[in-house]
Amino acid sequence: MVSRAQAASLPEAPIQASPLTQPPLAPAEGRPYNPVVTLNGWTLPWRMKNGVKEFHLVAEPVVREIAPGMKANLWGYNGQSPGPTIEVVEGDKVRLFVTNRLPEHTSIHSHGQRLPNGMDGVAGLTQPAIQPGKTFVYEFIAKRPGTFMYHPHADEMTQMAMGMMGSWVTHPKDPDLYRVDRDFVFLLNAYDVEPGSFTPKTSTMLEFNIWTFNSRAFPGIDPLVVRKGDRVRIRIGNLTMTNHPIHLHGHEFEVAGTDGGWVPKSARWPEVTTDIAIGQMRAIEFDATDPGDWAFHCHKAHHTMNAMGHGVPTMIGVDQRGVAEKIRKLIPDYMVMGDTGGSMGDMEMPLPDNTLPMMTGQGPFGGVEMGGMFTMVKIREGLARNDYQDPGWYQQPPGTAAYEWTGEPLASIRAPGLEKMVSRSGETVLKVMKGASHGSH
Ligand SMILES: [Cu+2]
Repeated sequence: MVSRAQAASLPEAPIQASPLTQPPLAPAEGRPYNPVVTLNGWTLPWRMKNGVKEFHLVAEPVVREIAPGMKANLWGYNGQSPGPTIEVVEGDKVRLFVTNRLPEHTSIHSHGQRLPNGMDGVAGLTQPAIQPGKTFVYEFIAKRPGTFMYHPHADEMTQMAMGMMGSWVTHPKDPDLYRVDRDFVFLLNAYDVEPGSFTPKTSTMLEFNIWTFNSRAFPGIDPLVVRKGDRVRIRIGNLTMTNHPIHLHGHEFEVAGTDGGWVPKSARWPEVTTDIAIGQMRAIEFDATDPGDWAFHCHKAHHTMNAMGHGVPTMIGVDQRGVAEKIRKLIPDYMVMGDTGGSMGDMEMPLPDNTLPMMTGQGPFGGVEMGGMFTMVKIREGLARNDYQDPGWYQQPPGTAAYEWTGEPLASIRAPGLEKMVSRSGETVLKVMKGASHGSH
């Protein structure tokens, strides 16, 4: 089979220049299905050749915009990292051409799929590695519907740390099985890019500083735009080195799919946060009942920060004014890190070029104080079926928003010594805080 494929001409290997979410790619031929929307990504077009769906991935160095203001030198496929999503239908015969334009060998492992052992893509174990300049062909039948990933199984630590991965969706034969109105997919990934530099450190095991959905950090991540009343699915795969509890606001969802496939309706369980372990995939589903801009993010606070947010000392309760003035004589750019818990999002800090501030998202009411693995599910009434354009900020109906209370404060809130706390002498603050813990309840 392989030799026949090699004798044929190579299919096109389209390139994507934009890091923005591309519209779903409706199947022009083959069996019908409801295409997915890849968050800040795209779907790879294919050609049909004698009843076989042919795709062409090109492994190559790419420049990926992580968010406006920061680009990274990554490795990916067909112009982007992650690579394009591959969509097929259960039972499809698939032929995947993989051309290696990297400076080292690679392979493609189809994570989670049932396939012949020799198509599993583990360099050294199931095939020789694909050397630079060479093209390999993978052929198998997409047996099991579900959510999958692809990534190299060759020099994995380096190649995954450089962004080599992509999503794979096998749609069910019956397009009405578990039908939804909007079906999103993305990967969790992470990079260690020293502030001011462009290329990830590839030996990092724990200290990643750029936490991303599909190689984008907030505010560079597009919102997931949804029409009120829609049944929504979000498929998420984790190819980082840690787990991510992914949390949706305002709606409970059910875990509808795992690595092993679809969860039967009767066995699905409700959650508002689902932990996605390393190497796992989850599909969550919910009814978009309530309009709004609903936060959707990893619940590890350090994963909603960008570079420069890590290793910052805790300065709460420490009066640094005198110290800062002295240091500033030596280091003109020295800044004070919030001694009242302060908003790091608003801090003006001179950043090296090509570096994202720790938390930069701006909402309609001020700084969102998050970066990294954060975006919003934007639910609106009356959107067109295929409209994924950012609708702007949600207009909250009058009388439905939190508001400031302007009556008389309780005496116990004023005392004891709130004034002393803002007197800002280190010693005084310590004394007052001890006192306050006795007297304020
Ligand atoms: Cu996380």
